Amino acid sequence: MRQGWRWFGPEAPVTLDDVRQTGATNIVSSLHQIPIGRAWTKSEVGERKSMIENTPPGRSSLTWSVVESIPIPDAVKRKGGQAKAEIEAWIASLEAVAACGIPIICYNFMPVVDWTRTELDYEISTGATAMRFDHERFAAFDLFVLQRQGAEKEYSAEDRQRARDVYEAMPEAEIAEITRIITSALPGSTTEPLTIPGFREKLAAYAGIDAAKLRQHLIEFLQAVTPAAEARGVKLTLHPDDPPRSLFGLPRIASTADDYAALFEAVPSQANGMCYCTGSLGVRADNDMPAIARRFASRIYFAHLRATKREGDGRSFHESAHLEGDVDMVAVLKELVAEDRKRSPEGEIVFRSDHGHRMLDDLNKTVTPGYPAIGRMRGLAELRGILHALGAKPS
Ligand code: DNO
Ligand code: MN
Repeated sequence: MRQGWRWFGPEAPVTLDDVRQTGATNIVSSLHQIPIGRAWTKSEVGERKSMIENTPPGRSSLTWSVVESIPIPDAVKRKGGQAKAEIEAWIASLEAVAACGIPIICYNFMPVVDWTRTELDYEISTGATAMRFDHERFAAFDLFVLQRQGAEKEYSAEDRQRARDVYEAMPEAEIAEITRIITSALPGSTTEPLTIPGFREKLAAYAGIDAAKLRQHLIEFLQAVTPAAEARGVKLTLHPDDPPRSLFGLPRIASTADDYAALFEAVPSQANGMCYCTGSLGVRADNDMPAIARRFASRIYFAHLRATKREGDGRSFHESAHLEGDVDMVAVLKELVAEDRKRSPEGEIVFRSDHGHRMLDDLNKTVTPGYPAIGRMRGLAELRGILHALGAKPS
């Protein structure tokens, strides 16, 4: 297993020299500065790769092994008029990545909103802060801030009442804050920031697109891009929906094992792989994470490891410490290690500690939400401990 670290580029508060100190060896990054849909060039990718891989004398080296993500434009998900041209641009980006020798690309297929939370700094009992998704606050935003058309029908009378109570008790500043969090596109998101009217417009553009249609669009996308990936030895890994269920009445189709099975069946190419994210899929009690790792082992090229703790009836959750959530991380790592051993003695699967608590000195600093250095390093260190105990020396 190769130890990865998500690095947000030269402007990020956590630098490459910081990453070296964590013990991570593989960089997960993207050209975040390029607008969604514009094809990447080989020289742009190559320049970033040199920045990552040119090692100062006497320091340990880093390898850029995963691109997370090449964003997929909305037109592809909706199969709008520009879809064909957008897919061609996506393939051009893939080719630029492949030409620079980067073997893994992560992407997702969530419409309109990427990963979604209602709180960024939810204080947990240790005094650190975690990201949280609160179902009632989310419903309050959906019903009373966004005032989404048709939303009432999707909530029970009891849920609507709870959401109203929550909304009415929220001070203005909190309403502004939750609006900012939901519309701003969290770090690494592959969707655009939204305004409330723009949000409504984007939702309206999805009228008539149900899960079956969205799945069909993803299959068509994969049929178009996997030959290019296969020819260049690149693996594509689909990141799951976060949280793994429909939001804002939009379809989501990478939320369960059956969702992934349908995609692998439709597009059997080995380039069609999975980004196995325990924090996203693990929110659902009916996703058995070790079983999913076993079932799709041969298609897991990249793993995001973190845990969540479900609250109340399970619709709300917060991000727990990496080994303290609802996911059995030891069982998960046993599965991944077994697969990794089959593939290569040096280890091939790249994993990163996905997200981390904001803790210690990071509480006094500006941090990238979800991606502070210390909390992520705590997660990585704990995961590394499991790997050592399993006799799988991480590289
Ligand atoms: C969520 C995180 C996200 C993720 C993006 C992918 O689980 O890993 O930052 O990387 O949603 O698009
Ligand atoms: Mn993830």
